[in-house]
Formats: sequence, structure tokens, C-alpha cells
Amino acid sequence: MVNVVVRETRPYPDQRPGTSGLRKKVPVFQQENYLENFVQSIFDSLEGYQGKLLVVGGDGRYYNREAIQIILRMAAANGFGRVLVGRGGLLSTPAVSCVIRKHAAFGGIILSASHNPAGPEGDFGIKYNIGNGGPAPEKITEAIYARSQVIDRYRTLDCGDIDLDSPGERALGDMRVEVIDPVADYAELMEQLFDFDLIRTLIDAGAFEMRFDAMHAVTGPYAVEILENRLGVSPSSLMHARPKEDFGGGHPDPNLVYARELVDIMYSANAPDFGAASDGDGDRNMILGRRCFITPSDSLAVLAANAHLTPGYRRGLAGIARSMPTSQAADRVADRLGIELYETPTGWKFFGNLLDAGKVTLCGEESFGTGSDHVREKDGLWAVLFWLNLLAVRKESVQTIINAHWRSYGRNYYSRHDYEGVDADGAGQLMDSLRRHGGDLAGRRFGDHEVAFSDDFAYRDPVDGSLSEHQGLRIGFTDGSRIVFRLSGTGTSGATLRVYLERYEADPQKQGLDAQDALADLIRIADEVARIRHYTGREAPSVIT
Ligand code: VG1
Ligand code: CO
Repeated sequence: MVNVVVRETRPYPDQRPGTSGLRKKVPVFQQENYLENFVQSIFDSLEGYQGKLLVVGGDGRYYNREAIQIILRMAAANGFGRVLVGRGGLLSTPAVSCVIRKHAAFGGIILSASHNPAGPEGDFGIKYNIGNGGPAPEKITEAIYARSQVIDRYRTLDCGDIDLDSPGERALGDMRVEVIDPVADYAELMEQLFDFDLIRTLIDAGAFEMRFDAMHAVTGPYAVEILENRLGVSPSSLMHARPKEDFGGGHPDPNLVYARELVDIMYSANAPDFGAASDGDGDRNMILGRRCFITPSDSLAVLAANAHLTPGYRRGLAGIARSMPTSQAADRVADRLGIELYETPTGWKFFGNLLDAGKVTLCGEESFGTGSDHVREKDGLWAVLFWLNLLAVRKESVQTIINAHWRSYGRNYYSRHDYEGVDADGAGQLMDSLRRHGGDLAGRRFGDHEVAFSDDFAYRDPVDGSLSEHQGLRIGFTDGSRIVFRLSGTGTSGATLRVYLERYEADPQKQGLDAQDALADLIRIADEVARIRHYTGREAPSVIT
């Protein structure tokens, strides 16, 4: 007989979820009852889950296993009927979304700090997903936070750990725990969306070479099963495919800076035809061709323009959504397709309602996130398979495809400059000062650029009418160029300032510049308007993507 115990606790002041759940350093999570408080706050904010199904999994980082054991005991003590948990505690973020939907679960808990480094001094994170498979909307995350501020007790079981490493079902108190293959449901869904036979033909022909970098994070087992076992990609094409608790000491953020090894291969003399990487929890993707990098904003536009070439999207798209700082490349595709384009705040949670209402099929963010209505999270391997399917149909190189796209639609030069780990007060003052003066900018000229509008982005959800304010400061110029400033909501030390820069170029003769050169004027204006150097004390960004 396993006993339910009720333990007393006291609130922690810092449990407000950010862009994507609660993210803190591991030692913060290891404080007494810190995780327990947050998990009980989640359960206390939900209604009607007694006897229902919960999905639990994480990206395998340090503290994943301990956290899952705590969550399982608390789920049982709070009355869930059944839990599906990935073998070894592993489930990628898009796989959790897939499993929730397929098994009609009540919701799910994902353990991840995504692209942030891991290890005993690294980052950890937890977030709750609702029954549609997507991140909880702000109404729920705010309720969880409010609850965490008054919590005084939590429920758990008085028992030890259960085996997470062998498949099968076991009892935990009155709850059943089923350890599932983390890849199976997800792989089956991918086979429905993309033409695996055609991709296999491309790969078997022998003339096509690729690399996929799992960055020692959760996508390793997914890449082995899908790319290697089902599509015939050679094992030597998969880099860092074994998940590690500290991601091999790396920073599992698939971009030009942190996926350096892959980027070097893709820019070398005998570069493969196609390169891709994913992040810690498997929801991000980076796409590269031979000596060519596709910005995430362009990737969304190319996928939208070519979606009809894949089995899953042959019937066309209902609409496209992109986060506000994402470039307007997809807007031009939507315009030509005669479909709606929605501009949402940063974070995947804002796409959920649009997807559920059938208003959009594809979604994307500039931060290496792309996805569709197949799940309710962004999906790294999905984007890789989408590109492979396009390459197999079009039989052209990545470079040829992007050049043709720019010729046809124009090129949106784009870059994001991050100032990571800067002083939080300075960053706050920078944003306050922009907010105060932002309103006076319209009509002002900076060199050749005239400001058309400037505002603090607010979003009214067209489905439920909810309002989200202060989502980033935008400066729009009369030629369609934009500069956007926001503070990160996923960092765990100091503040991170993100500056997003975009300029449109219709003339094919002028589309071959390096993005930093093409954006040089805007980079200067951004510093002048926001006094970045003054407020951050930094001469240059720490990461440019
Ligand atoms: C960042 C990105 C955002 C993304 C979020 C979660 O947020 O900018 O686009 O949705 O990370 O991504 P922020 O607030 O730091 O800018 V991840 O892959 O959790 O999973
Ligand atoms: Co991620």
C-alpha cells in the first residue's frame, strides 16, 4: 500500500513562466520543494484531470530523471489515472505534442530549457502543455504563477523511484505508468506527411550527401530511427547523435555560432549537399546547403511556397502565422497564394488558437522554429524532412531553390543581434527609454531611412480576444525596413537584448550581398536610436544570426 502524503511548503517569489515555461539554473531547481511547488501549482490551476492521462518527458538534460520521478509521484498523489513517459525519460518537445494528441491526453509536462546549456551549473526548465498538444496559453501560465505565490502544501507519494528504462506498464499508487518508445508515434506521423519513398530514392542514388547534427541532445534517437533506419542515411552522416546529460558541454542552439562544427563542414571545399541541426529539445532547426545558409524566416517562406509538393500539404495552406520579429518574407508568399498572414508575439503558445481554429497551416519564428498543424509545437526534424522532400521533388540544390525564391518574391535581408547576459537594469532602462521616445519617431529621418511608424507591439488574439501587450518595440521605415527590440524571456542570467533587423530588396542584381553588409545602415540606426552601447556597455553583439 503506497501512502499519499501532504507536505507543507512555502512559496518562492520567482516562479513566473517566461516565453516557454519556467527556466532557471539547476541549483535553483534543486532548492527544497522548488520543483514540487511549481508542479503542484500546475495541478492546482487545472480542473477535471482526475483519472485522466498525462504525458511526461524531457530533453534528457541533467536533472531530467530526478524531476520525472518527482512529477510521477505527484501526478499519482493528485489523482491522474495514467501517465505515458518516454523511455529513459526522453521525449522531444514536438514528440510530446504528438503523443498528447494521438492518445487524447489531458495534457503534458515537458522538462527542458531548450537551447540553453545543461549540467549541474547549467539550465533546467519545465512547462505545461494542454490537451491540444501545445504550450499552455498565458491565462494558464499566469494562473500557475499566481498559485505559486500562495502555495502552502503539496501532495506526493511516500515511495521510491520507478524503472524508466524498460518499456511496459507499472503501478505507482493508484496510477499506471507506461514507459513508451519515445520515437514510434512521432516517426509514424512523419511518414504520413512526407514522401519517404521519394526521399529514400534521393539518398539511395548515392549522389546526395547530407549531415544532421543532433548536438548531443534529444533528437539523436529520432535521427537514428527516421533518417538512418527508415530513409537510409549513412550513420556517418549523423553527428553527435548520442544524447548526453550536459550536451557534451555544448550549447545546443542550432545556429551559425553554436553549431560551428556543422557550419565548417558545410562551408568546406567538399561540402555535402544538405546540412541541418536541431536544438536541445528538438523543436528548432537550422537548414544549410552547400556553402549556403537559409535564414529561418526564408525557410518558412520557401516551405510555404512549395508545400503543395509534399503529400501532407498537397491540398494547400489555410494561412500562415509568423512571430512579429520574424521577417516578412512569408507575407509575400501568403499574398501571392491569396491566404491570410497572422503576426503574433514571440513564443509558440500564440500559434495554438490559430491552428486549432483552422486559420493557419504553417507557422514560423526567426529563432530557428518552424512547424505546422501536425502538432502544436515547432518541430525541428519535421522541417528537415520537409526540406528533404522538396529537394527530392525539385532535384535542385538548396542554393538554386533559394535564389529562385528571391528572384520571384524579392529578398528580405535579415539578421538578429543578441547581447547576451547584459546587466538587467541597463537593459530595462534601454527599453524604457525607447518606450518613452518611441512614439515621437514617425517622420524622423536617419540617412536615407524615414520612420513610418514606431510602437510597442500588442496582439489581440483573433480567436479568444485576449490581449498581450509589450511584446517588442518596432520601428518601421517607409521602404518596409524594420528594426525590432525585445528582451528575451528564456534567459536565466542577467538580461538578453535582441535586436532584429530587416530590409527588403526586390532587385535580383542586388540580392547577393552579405546580410550584415546589406543591413549596415539599419545596424547603425539601431545603435543610435536605442543607445545600445551606452546601456549595455558592449561594443558588439555576442551572437549574430
Ligand atoms: C526564444 C525565441 C523564441 C522561442 C523561444 C523558445 O525566446 O526568441 O522565438 O519561441 O526562445 O524556444 P526569447 O524570449 O528568449 O526571445 V525553445 O526552442 O524553447 O524551445
Ligand atoms: Co527548443
